[in-house]
Amino acid sequence: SDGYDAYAIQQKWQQRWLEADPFRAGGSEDTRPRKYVLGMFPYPSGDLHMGHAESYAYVDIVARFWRHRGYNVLNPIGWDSFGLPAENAAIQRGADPREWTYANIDQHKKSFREYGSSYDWSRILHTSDPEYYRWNQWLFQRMYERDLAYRKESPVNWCPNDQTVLANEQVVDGRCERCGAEVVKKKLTQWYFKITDYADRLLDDLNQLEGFWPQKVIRMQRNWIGRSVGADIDFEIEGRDEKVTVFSTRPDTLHGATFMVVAPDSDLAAELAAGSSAEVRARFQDYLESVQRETEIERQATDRPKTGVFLDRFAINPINGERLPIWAADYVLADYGHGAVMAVPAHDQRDLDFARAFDLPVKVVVDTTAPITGAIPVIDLDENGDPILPEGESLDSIDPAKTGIALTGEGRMIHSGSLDGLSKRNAIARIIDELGAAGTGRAAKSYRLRDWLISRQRFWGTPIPMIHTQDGRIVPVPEDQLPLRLPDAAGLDLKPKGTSPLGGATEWMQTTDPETGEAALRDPDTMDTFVDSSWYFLRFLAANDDTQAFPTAEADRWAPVDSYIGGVEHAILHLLYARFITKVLFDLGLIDFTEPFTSLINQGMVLLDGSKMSKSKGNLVEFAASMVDPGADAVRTAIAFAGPVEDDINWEDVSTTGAQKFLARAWRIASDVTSETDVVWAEGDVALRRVTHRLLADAPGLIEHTKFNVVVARLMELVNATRKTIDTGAGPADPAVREAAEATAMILDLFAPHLAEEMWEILGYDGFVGLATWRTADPTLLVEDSVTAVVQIDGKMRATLEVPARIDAAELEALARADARVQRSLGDREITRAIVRAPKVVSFST
Ligand code: ANZ
Repeated sequence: SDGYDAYAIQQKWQQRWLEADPFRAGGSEDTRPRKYVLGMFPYPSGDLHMGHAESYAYVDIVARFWRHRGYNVLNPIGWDSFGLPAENAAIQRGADPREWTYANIDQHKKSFREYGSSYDWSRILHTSDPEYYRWNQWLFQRMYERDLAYRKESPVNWCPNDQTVLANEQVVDGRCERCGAEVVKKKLTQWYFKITDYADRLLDDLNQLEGFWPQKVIRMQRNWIGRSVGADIDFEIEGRDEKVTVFSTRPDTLHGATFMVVAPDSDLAAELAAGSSAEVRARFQDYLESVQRETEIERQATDRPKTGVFLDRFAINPINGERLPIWAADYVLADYGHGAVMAVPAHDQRDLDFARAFDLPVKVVVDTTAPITGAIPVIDLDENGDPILPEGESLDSIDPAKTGIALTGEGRMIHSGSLDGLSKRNAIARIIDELGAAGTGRAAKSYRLRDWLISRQRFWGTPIPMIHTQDGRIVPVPEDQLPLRLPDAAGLDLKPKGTSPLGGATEWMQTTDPETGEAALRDPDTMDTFVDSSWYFLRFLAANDDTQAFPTAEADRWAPVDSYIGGVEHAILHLLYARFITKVLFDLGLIDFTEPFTSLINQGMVLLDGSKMSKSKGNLVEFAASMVDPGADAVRTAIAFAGPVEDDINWEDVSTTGAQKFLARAWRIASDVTSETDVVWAEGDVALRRVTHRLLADAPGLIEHTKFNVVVARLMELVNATRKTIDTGAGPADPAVREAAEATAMILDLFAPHLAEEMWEILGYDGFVGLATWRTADPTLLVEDSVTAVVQIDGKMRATLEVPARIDAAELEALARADARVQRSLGDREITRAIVRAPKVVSFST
């Protein structure tokens, strides 16, 4: 409007940026302090959408901000370009995943240019390039050398739709994270990364991230790793040489164990059943088959009736020699702890449900009605310390065998021999000592975290660099043969069929045993693409180096990433794996830090009609079209203004029209300025100068705390104040108007960089505003307006106070009460009433 042609401005500056490449990070000779700003790299399925628009707008705000603050900023971009969606799309279209992927990447690159993102374009990477994935293979082999990559046969998560295994992290509520199909279990031999070796460090190092990562993500990671502290206890088994070890978080309740339960799908259960009668064996077999038909969702549900079979075998309680019947039941999981539990029905709800279903004894060993200092009993106590029970009920009503409610609260040990009278904590310590002395138990920890299953039965990923020899050895592909490239997709059957399509690449599969020279086979599986993304932030430090994954000197200089920005959907998966691989690289001596991302910003989702925008829902707002109208600057500004970064944005509430109008107003101000670049600032309109300088002073803190929407609002305020001075105040020649216009261009660069450059040029400057240094605020202009408040006592004025004009009543009253003159006049009289009219009057009565 009125000559502001957003699209022409956008194209003009994109051309200039393309020619001058101004946002390249400085090299090793650059002495400025550094910031590494990174957006989670995109997956090239289709064009960018409004979710990307949001995330990458935030990335660019942060990157541009630090440049203005005098930092050497690294802000690279790459593509997470291996993976299932490309492969599935290619299968559907009968196309080559490679072609489909790279066509999408080209479209993305174009879109990012149109968006005005200030990337260092010299460092682009695509994880599906052999130049990239050869370093995945290198990493795999380093892990293999350290026994951190290994193969095992185990029940794995299988997506029947995608026909591939999944890592635990890729199973969400029992379903495939990608396609939503219900996941089933299948026994397979697969490659794993031993992330469990790092469980303690992954957990403990989260403490370093407190305050820098969203609390929610830290909590989700803690829960995912799920460390439980307790004891391992060994039980003799009648008729078996080997003992059975159970993990318990409540070893203090060992005297209350009345049976043992093993996971039906464990080797242990099969072995115990095998040693039993034919009848038991048959019943166990039936039960096992029914359990194997259950989905994970069914199995983990807590509200379903308990099922199980008695194995007619017995364990001996190491503390008192009691015989405990052994059952197999599906509520015990094969892959947690040792796949076996000592059941203490009085104090564990699952065990109690089971005991009541099968009529097994319940023995209370913790008196939860006995008060313990500082502990909260499950039963409320009256002032005499007696339990408060519902009308007409006796202490019997807390008998779990009758109520069906396990006593899980604190209390004092009873019926527990040497433990009697102790609190839970002391009893745990004592029993661990006693078991330790007898050699039948020890302190132990258990984790929910499982090793990371990394093999995939799909084509579009990094080939696993291992060779299977004829005599059954598995050896690494010699380093000088890396990268081990994917074969051509042409002629291969990519359709999901449960085994890797690479197995059908007959020629590719043939290789030789590097030791004997005899014929051997390649590994047909490819790596989980989360391997690719676990270290890519380091590859940007030498994206074009074909001699090493990344140079340590560059990692020392740039990493860890200062600001990492992306969606909360990666709260566990990607972020956990990246943290793990970072620690492995640290242990390899290749980097000097142990956490990859110093601070993390999670943006909310972009919604339309309250649901996530997506192609499948047909509610996409087209990215490419919006770059023409309303244009990149308006989209970015509207997004930044839409609300707090971490909140979801409903696209219907995002006003690109409002943003357009605001940007046009800002442009007009630059065009209206009539003073020259060398005006004397200090001579301008003080009221306007205050607005300008307060924003210059406040914006850095606001940006660092990701309050982008507040900064946009304050910019609007500044533009309005400037307009007022031009139209009805000192006029367009006033130096304060130029000063305000320049500050507007500088700060607007974070949100609307094309317009900001245009304004800068109109204002008479040559270089890019994107590289200009932030102007420091004049402290004398930051002092708040103050007023004189009067304090009266019984109608007489006793004191005056200089107070900020915005003071509230409570603050003003407190200041008045504390004033020395007021106190002197009061003497020993008491104030009985105070009437406060902020900011002017306080009136005390005595
Ligand atoms: C005896 C006991 C008594 C237990 C009591 C709890 C309360 P978290 O906190 O999740 O680590 N457990 C051990 N291995 C199991 C498995 N493979 N499948 C299912 N349950 C298993 O839970 C640890 C507790 O879960 C352990 O402590 C064990 O039951 C059970 F009053 O041992 B407890």
